Amino acid sequence: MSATLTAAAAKAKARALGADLVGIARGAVLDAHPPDPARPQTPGRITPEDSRSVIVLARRLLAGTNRLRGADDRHKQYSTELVLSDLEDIELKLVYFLEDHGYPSITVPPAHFDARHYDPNGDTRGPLSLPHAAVEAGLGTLGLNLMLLTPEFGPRVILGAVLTAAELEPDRPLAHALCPGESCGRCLLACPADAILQWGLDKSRCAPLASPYGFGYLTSHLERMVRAEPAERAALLKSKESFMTWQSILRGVGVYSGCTRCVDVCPVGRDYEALRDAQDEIAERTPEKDARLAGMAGRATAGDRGPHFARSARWIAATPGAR
Ligand code: B12
Ligand code: SF4
Ligand code: SF4
Repeated sequence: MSATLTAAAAKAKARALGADLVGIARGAVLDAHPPDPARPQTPGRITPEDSRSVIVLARRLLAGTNRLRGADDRHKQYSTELVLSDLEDIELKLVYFLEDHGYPSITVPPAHFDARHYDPNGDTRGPLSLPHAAVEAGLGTLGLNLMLLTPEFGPRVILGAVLTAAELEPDRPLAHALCPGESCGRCLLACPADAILQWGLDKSRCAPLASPYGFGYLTSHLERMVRAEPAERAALLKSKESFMTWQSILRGVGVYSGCTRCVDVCPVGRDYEALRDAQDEIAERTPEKDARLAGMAGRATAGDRGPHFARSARWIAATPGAR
C-alpha cells in the first residue's frame, strides 16, 4: 500500500468533491472477471500500468425528478444530464488530486464509448461496465433488470470511475443480494417497452426510450430528409425534429438520459420513502405483464431463475459460492 495516500483519504476527497457513494476494487479482480468474456471490458485494456485500483463513484439522481412519472420528460432528461456532467467534474478533480500525490490516473467516461463498439440495437459497450465494477467495489448488487442497486439509493445513481496507479485498500463486495427478483418485478411492470426479462434486458426495446433524442433520433431524421422529395426537404430541415435535435445535442438533453421508469419504481434504497406516494402505483401495469411476472415467480420458486441468471450470478450475489 502507498505510504502517502490511503484509501480513506482518496474516498474522503471524492466525497468532498460531491460523490454520494465511493468504493474501491482491485484492477486485477476486474481484469479476471469481465462481464462478457467474449467482449472483455477490463481496466488493463484501458491502461495496464495505471489501473492498480478502480475507484467507482456514484452521484444520486434527484428525488424531484424520480417523483415524475413520465417516460419521456424533458425536466427529467435535463436534470439527469446535469448530474452526469457533475459526476464527470468529480472524476476529473479526483484524477488531479491523485496525480498531485504522484499517481498517474485516468477517468472512465460514464456515457461515451468507442465508436467501434457501437451497436444500433443497443448492445453498445463502454470501456468498463460500470454496474459490474460498482458491485466489485462494494457499492451494491445487480437487480432483475441488471442495473446496480445500492442500499442508499436503489438504482437511482449515475456511475463513474477513475483508474489509478495507486494501490489502495479495496472494499468487499456485498454478501447478500439487494434485489428479491421475481417476487418483486416492479421494474418489469413499469417498463413501457416491455424490455425487462428474467435477469436480463432486451436492449433493442429499451434503447429507443433510454436514449430518445440521441444518435438514433438524429440518423432517422437525417434519413427522412435525404429520402424526401426536394420540395419537402426544406420543410423537414426547419421542422420541430431538427429543432429538437439541435436543442438536445446542445445541452445533451435526452441523449443519454431518457426513460427511467424501472428506476423510479424500484423499492430498494433508503431514498424510496421520499418517492413512495408518487411511485407506489404503476400506471403501466397490464394483465399481460402481471401474468408474465407470475410465471417467472412460479418458476423461480421451483429453482428456475431463467436462461440469463447464471451469466450474472457473480454480480447479483444471490448464489452461495458465486464469488
Ligand atoms: C450501452 C448502455 C446502455 C444500453 C445497453 C444497456 C446494458 N445493460 O448494456 C441501453 C441503451 C439499453 C441502456 C439503457 C439504460 N441505461 Co445505460 N448504459 C450503457 C453503457 C454506456 C454501457 C453498458 C455496457 O458496457 N454494458 C456491458 C454489458 C456486458 O453489460 P450487460 O449486457 O448487462 O452484461 C450482462 C448480461 O447481458 C449477460 N450477457 C452478456 N453477454 C451475454 C451473452 C449471452 C449469450 C448471454 C446469455 C448473456 C450475456 O451477462 C452480463 C453479466 O452480468 C453504460 C455505461 C457503462 N460504461 O457501464 C450505461 C449505464 C449502464 N446505463 C445506465 C442507465 C441509467 C440507463 C437507463 C436507465 C437509461 C437512462 N435513462 O439513463 C437505461 C436502463 C436500462 C436497464 N434496465 O438496464 C447507468 C446504470 C446505472 C445503474 N444504477 O446501474 C450506466 C452505468 C450509465 C452511468 N454512467 O451511470 N444503456
Ligand atoms: S429504461 Fe425504460 S425502457 Fe429501458 S428498461 Fe427501464 S423502464 Fe424499460
Ligand atoms: S424493482 Fe424489484 S425486481 Fe426490479 S430491480 Fe428493483 S427490487 Fe429488483
